Amino acid sequence: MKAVTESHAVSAARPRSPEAEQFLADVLRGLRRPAKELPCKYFYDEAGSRLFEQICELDEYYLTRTELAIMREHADEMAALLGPGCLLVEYGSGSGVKTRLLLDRLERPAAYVPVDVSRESLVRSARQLALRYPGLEVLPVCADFTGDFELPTPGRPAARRVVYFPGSTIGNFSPRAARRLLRGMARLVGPGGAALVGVDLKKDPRVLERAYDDAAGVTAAFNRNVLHVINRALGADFRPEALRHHAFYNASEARIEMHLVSERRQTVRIPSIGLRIELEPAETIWTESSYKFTRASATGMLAEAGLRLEAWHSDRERRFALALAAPRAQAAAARRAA
Ligand code: SAH
Ligand code: AVI
Repeated sequence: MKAVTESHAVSAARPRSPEAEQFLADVLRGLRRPAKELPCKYFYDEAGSRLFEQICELDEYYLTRTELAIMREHADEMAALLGPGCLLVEYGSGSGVKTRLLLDRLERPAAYVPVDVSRESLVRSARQLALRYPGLEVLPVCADFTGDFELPTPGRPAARRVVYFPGSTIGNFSPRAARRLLRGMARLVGPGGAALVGVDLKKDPRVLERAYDDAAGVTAAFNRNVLHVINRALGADFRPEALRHHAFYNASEARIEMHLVSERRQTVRIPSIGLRIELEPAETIWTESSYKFTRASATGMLAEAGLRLEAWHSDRERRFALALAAPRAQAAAARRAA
């Protein structure tokens, strides 16, 4: 089966931005693979970010309310461990709802730097936070946190850098990519810095599968949204309703997988680049992984990235956890000093 064909070279349209080039390259790479896939960061255009916010309100999606409850219970302790004057850098900040629980308790933070690829939700939440905390310098960065990005310099010098990475967004990365991302985070915070990372924990697969396949179909709409994003950005003619949302727990890999399954044989065209994509009946496009952890697996992942676990906060039912970690050399020095 020839899944992807190109009839001619790229047309002489107006030049694309570097982001649009990257998007095109990622989409082509994913759809050319024998097992088709798409990077999950492309879920989050404005509509996708709003759908994610709706997911967070669903009964089935226990992750957000559990993490919020852990924050409500332990944010005082976390803020005390992070200390005064820190520069808080949030990866994948989204709506910034959880951030407020931390900002309410942090002592005189030097500045808050939300980093997100979703420009609309970044601007919206940065504005809301700036209004809520008039004394706080808010310096939003619209960037892919897996790549290099310039960290803005706050007006006030920071006592230490802290990366806040809630939501179990780390679970959306393969173990290798997660290690690379955490290593980058360890470098960014440097000696004296810290990372506060949310991780969703392994549990009954039925609970996990319900969380990613809700009765109202919001997660299905979120999943299909990536096809709307591709249609709009590349002029493709995906018919999102002709692909079915499928989410299941892959126990051997400890991850939820989300796929879009072709309901029938269909051809998708991207005329601007002369591309045809053939989809067989029941052929899937893998759109997202969401890895689930144990305390041991999360600690191991952090250790492999040079981060040592300093504190672990979970809920009573052990559904979700927040890991506070510090670059290892620093953790060793703190132990020697103690
Ligand atoms: N932290 C929030 C939102 C989680 S949703 C919460 O816990 O509820 C994941 C967020 O990460 C989205 O806002 C999405 O736009 C952003 N995101 C995903 N991949 C990204 C990447 N590679 N670089 C920057 N932001 C990314
Ligand atoms: C952002 N991320 C941690 C969510 C998750 O649970 O993996 C994205 C999501 N996908 C489906 N529902 C929510």
